[in-house]
Amino acid sequence: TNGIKDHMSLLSDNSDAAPAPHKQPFVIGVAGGTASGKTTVCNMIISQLHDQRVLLVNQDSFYRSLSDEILQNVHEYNFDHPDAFDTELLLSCMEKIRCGQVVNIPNYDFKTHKSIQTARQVNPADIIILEGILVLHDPHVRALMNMKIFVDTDSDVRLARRIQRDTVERGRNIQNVLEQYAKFVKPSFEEYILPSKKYADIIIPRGGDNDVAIDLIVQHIRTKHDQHDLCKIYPNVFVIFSTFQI
Ligand code: UZR
Ligand code: MG
Repeated sequence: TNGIKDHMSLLSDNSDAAPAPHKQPFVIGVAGGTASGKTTVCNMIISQLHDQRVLLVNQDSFYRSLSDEILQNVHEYNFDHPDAFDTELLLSCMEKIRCGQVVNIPNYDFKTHKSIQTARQVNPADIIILEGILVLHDPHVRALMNMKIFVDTDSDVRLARRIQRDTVERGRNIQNVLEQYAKFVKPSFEEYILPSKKYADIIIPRGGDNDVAIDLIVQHIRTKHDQHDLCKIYPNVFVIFSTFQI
């Protein structure tokens, strides 16, 4: 009997695909320039995956809080630079989420440019979408992703949308929006965001207007996620089968 027990434990312990205590989520990164339609693309993916637990994490939540000194000259601050984000914190949150832990995600206030005390507590999910202008920039962040998407929308369309959004929704004046665009948004797009396109598995032209691309992406997520599950169920079935033989 000992021999059989050893054999059994070997079967269950030795398998790479042994069932983990939690199900590893499928992680999708969605990058692209400002106002490219990233949020729209994410919302379309989420609404088509209504039967799954999907968690949307925004890179914006990880903007560093600005000190009062920097706030005095906030127009000199580059919010489109990779250093504007606390990537260490983003990484540690994402690692925990991947392990199925309950995590506190910071809340960033665009008006005060500070992290708000009340963080958002998120529960484990089957699919995690990480969205933001620079989510494909950092190699460690990229390494967490099972699928990388770049939303590719013409710059004039993006600028028009950005003006609309910042003046109507964020109460800014058009002069400031254009100055900031020329000084920081456009140069950083060219230096950091656009070069990260080469890491994408999928490039979506025209953002949220591209229904076909969204359909294909959702189909792929379903296929991959189901395969993921089968791999984990299989070793169980195998162990049960050998128990029967005993
Ligand atoms: P999306 N941003 C602000 O306007 N204020 C902040 O406090 C923090 C960020 C802007 C940022 C960037 N740039 O272009 C944009 N500026 O948010 C990214 N200036 O957000 O991907 O939704 O466009
Ligand atoms: Mg957005």
